[in-house]
Amino acid sequence: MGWVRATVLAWSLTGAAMAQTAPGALPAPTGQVILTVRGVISVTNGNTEAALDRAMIEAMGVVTVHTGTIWTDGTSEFQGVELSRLLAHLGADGTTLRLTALNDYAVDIPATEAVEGGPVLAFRMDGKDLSPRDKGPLWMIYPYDVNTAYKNEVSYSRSVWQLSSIEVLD
Ligand SMILES: Nc1nc2c(c(=O)[nH]1)N[C@H]1C(S)=C(S)[C@@H](COP(=O)(O)O)O[C@H]1N2
Ligand SMILES: [Mo]
Repeated sequence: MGWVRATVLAWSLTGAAMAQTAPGALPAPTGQVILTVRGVISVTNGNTEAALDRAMIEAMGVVTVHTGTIWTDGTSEFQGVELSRLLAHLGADGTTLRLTALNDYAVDIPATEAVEGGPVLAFRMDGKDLSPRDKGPLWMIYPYDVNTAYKNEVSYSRSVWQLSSIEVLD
């Protein structure tokens, strides 16, 4: 009797663990969705898209970048998740990324931009969460002062604030 119960329990635990780690599965968001990723991704929590809340994004690994921007004064400390890290978590496999903001600003960038030491989806600046009125909740910044190759109009045009969705295109 005890054995049967223990075995059934073990099976259901195994089932639960498998449901969470199965390829292609992402837990459903419990907080407000601040970023939706769709297109050529293999890890989703909807039919074809990944709806992400802040906690899910943070869980992918937070980095800190010290840099100035052309929109802010002096040097700031930004915290967020690298675009490359986020895309890797979602099994993204495309050539172009279409970034869209809350104000419908949109820009296509080559997927090769998503590298370590590259753009960061920042949610915190100088210890304070970015609100939509100060370019949040997600602002794609580059480490402009760390890699000065990012100090140009092309990178500035890709520095989307109030970023709300990413479409991964073939
Ligand atoms: N959400 C959002 N991000 C944006 C834009 C925008 O209109 N909306 N403009 C982009 C472009 S084309 C550039 S060059 C810079 C413009 O910054 P500026 O308006 O301060 O000159 O921000 C980029 N990020
Ligand atoms: Mo621009």
